[in-house]
Amino acid sequence: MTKDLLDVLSALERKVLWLAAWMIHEANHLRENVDGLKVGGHQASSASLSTIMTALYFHVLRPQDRVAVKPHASPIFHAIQYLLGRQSRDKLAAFRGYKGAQSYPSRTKDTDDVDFSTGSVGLGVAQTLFASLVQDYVHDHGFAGDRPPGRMIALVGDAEMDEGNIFEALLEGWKQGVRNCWWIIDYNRQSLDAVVREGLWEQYEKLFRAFGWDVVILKYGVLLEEAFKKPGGDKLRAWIDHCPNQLYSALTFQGGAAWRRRLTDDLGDQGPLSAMLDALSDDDLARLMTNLAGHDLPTLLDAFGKIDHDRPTCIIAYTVKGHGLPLAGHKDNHAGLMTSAQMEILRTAMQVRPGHEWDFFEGLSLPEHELRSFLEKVPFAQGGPRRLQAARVDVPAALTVEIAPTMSTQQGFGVLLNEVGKQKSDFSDRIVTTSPDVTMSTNLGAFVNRRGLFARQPMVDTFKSERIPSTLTWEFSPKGQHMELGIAEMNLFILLSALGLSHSLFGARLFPIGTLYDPFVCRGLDALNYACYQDARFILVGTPSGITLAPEGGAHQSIGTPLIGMAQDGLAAFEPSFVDELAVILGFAFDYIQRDGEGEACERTWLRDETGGSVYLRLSTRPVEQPQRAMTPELRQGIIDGAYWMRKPGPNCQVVVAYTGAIAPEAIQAVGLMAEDRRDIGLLAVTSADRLNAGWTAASRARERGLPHARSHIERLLAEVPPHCGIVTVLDGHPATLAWLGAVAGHRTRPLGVEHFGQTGALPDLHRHYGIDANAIVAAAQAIAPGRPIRYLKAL
Ligand SMILES: Cc1ncc(C[n+]2csc(CCOP(=O)(O)OP(=O)(O)O)c2C)c(N)n1
Ligand SMILES: [Mg+2]
Repeated sequence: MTKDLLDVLSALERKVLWLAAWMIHEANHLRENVDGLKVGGHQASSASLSTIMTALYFHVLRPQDRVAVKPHASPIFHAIQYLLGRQSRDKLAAFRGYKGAQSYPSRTKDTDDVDFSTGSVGLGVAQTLFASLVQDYVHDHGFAGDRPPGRMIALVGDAEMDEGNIFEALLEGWKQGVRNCWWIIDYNRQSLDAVVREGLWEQYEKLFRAFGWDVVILKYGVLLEEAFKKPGGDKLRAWIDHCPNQLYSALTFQGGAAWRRRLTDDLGDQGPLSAMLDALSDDDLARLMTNLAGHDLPTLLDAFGKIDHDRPTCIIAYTVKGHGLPLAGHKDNHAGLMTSAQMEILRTAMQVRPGHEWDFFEGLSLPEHELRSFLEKVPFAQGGPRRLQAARVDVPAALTVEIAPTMSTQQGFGVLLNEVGKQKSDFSDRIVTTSPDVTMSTNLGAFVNRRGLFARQPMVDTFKSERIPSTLTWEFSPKGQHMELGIAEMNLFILLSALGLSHSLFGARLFPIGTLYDPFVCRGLDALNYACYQDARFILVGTPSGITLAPEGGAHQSIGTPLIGMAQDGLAAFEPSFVDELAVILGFAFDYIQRDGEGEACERTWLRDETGGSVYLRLSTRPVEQPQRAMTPELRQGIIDGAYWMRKPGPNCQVVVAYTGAIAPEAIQAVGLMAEDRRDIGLLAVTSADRLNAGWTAASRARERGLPHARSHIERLLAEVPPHCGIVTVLDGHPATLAWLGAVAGHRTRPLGVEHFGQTGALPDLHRHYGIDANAIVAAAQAIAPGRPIRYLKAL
C-alpha cells in the first residue's frame, strides 16, 4: 500500500463525503420549496460508510463483485458512481426528487447500475448470500462462460442485524456451503432511534463463527494503535475499550474539549500518557479518539487485502455515524439534517467555492491529472456495463400431457413439470426448482427424481443405495436442478430473487420455479415484494390454497392471496381451474419471464406484456372433473388474457356467473340448476383476475388520455352482456378479487367468497358455511336478478 494510493483515496473520500452531504442539502431545498417536508435519515447514516465504500469501490472491488449497499448509504453510492462517470450531475441534483437518484439504491429506478436494491432493511443482506449460492449453481452447471466468480458483498447497518431474515439466511447458507460472501457491518452503534446495546459485536462474532464464517473485527485505526504502543498507552486502550457506547457517541458529538475533560477526570494524571494527550490540540485529540478502523484507510485496505480465500467472512468495522460532519455521534442524528450554517462550515473545511459544488476536483490538493488517471484505472469500473445480458432461450410452443378425467391443478403441475423434466433441451436444463421443505407435498417430486438435487459436493441417497423403496430419490450433485431449502419462506423468496436475476448478475438464463403452501406466501411477503421490485424473474406456485384444504383447518387456508396476486407489481397472477388451462399458462410463463421489452401496452389487452415479469400460480389439490375439449387458439388466448366464456350469455341474459379456480364445479352446477328459470345464463371462466383488472385500468386510462377506442379484454367480454343482467362472482378466496367486475360496464354484482378464517371440515361443509356452494350461488342470482323463483333453490 503506497503513500500515493492513500493520498488519492483520502482525497476521494473527502470528495465523496462532500458530494453526498451537498446532494442531501440540495434535496432538502427541493422539498422545502414544495411542501416544507424535511429530508432526513441520510446524512449521518451515509457518512459512517464513506471510508469503507471509498476503499471498496476505488480499490478493492472487481467488475465481477456485486454489492448490496445499506439503504441510507445511497448518497455515498451515487457520489462514487458520479466520480466514476456512471452517474449524472442532474440525477444527483435531483436526489430524492422526480426522476432523480433514488433515496435507496434501486436496480430498477436508478441508472447507475445498482447491483442489488435495498430499502427494507435485512433483505439486501440476505440477497448477497443467496446470490453467491446462485453464482455457484451457474458455474457448476457450466452456464457462466469464462467469467470468474465474484464476491457478493453486503454493507450492513448494525441495527439492520436485528432483522430475522438475516439469521434465517445464515442458517441456510451454512447448510448450502456458502462462499465468496462478505458482510461488512457498519458498527456505528446507532440505530434510527438510539444508541444500540453494549457488546453487540461479541454476540455477532459468536453467531457468525457458529455458522462457519470467518470474523474480522476492525476496531481501532493506525493513530490509536500507535498511541496504545506509547508509554501509558495501555491505560488509554483500557479506557476506550470500556467506554460505554452512549458516552463515546456523546463525546464524539461534543468534540475535543469534552474528550479532554472526560479523559482527565477518568484517568487522572497518567504521566507520559497525560503529557501526550496534553500536547494535542482539541481537534487533534478528537481526531485521535475517533480514529476508528472503519474510518482508517490503511487499516481497511490491509484487512480487505488479507482476505485471500473464499470462506464467508463477516467484517465488523467500528465507525462513527455522521463521520466528518457536525452531526457526528449525536443519538438523534439519523433524521438530522445539517443546517445551512453547518453546510457553510463544511464548505470551508472542504474548500469548495460557491458555484463549484459539483466540480470533480474542487478543493482537493492533489493535481487533477493524477486523480483523473487514477479514476480511469479503477478496477471496479473496467469491463463495460455491470448489467449482463443473457440470450432468450426457446421454450416449447405447447406443453402436452395426458389429462386424467378427474385431476387437481396441483397434480397437473406435477405432471407438466415431469414432462419438462423428460425433455432434452437447453430449456429443460435451465429449469431450477426450489421449495422450503414442501417439495413432495407441492408435487415437485417427479421432476426432482428426474433431475436431482443441487449441491456442490455429491451426496448419495442412502435409502436408494440400501434398496429401500421410496417415492423420492434424494440425490445431490453439482448438476442437480432442485435447490432444497429449509422451511423459512423468506429464504425461498430471496433465493427466487437471486435465481431470477441470474441473467443480469451472471449472464446466465435460468427458469426458476418455487413452490410453497399458498397461505405461507404471506410469511415471505416483503421478500416477494423485494424480488419483484428488483425485477427478478421467476414462477411462484402457491399450492394448495384456500378452504379447499378443508381438513387442514384455518391455519393452512389462504384467503387474501388472490388480492396479493392482483396488487403485487411485477407479478402476473393466475388461478386456473383445469389442467389444460394450466398447461397454456405455464407455457406462457416460460416465455413471459424472459421478456424485457420497453414497448407500449398491447392494444388488444392493454397489458404491458412486452415488458414481462414474474408469474404466480395459485393452485389447488381439489380433484375436479376436467373438460373434454380441444385447445383452440381463441381459447388459449382467452386463458392467457385472463378470462373466456365457458358458456356464452345469450342476448336476453339475466345472470352471469363468473368464477375463478377450484370452485368451478359449484359454478357449473349452479348455472345448470338455474338454466330453466333464468334466460341465457352466462358462465365466465376467469383465469387471471389480475390481468383482467390491469388491462381494464390501463384501457380506461388510455381513453382518458385521448385514445377513445382503447378496449381491454374484460370490456370486450362484458360488452355482450345486457345492462340489466346481474353478475354473481365466486372464488375460494376473498370476494373483493372479482367484485370490481360490476364496475366495468355497470352490472349489478354480488361477489361471493371467503372473508373469515377457515376451519376444519369436509369440503361441502365449508363451501356451505362460507356461502360459496351451488346453493349460495343460486340464492345470490335470485336476489340480484329477480324473476320467477328458481325452483331448485328450495330443493338444494
Ligand atoms: C424493514 C424495515 N424496517 C424499518 C425501516 C426504517 N429504518 C431505516 S434505517 C433504520 C435503522 C438503521 O440503523 P442501522 O442499520 O444501524 O443503520 P445506520 O443508520 O446506523 O447506519 C430503520 C429502523 C426500514 N428501512 N426497513
Ligand atoms: Mg447503525
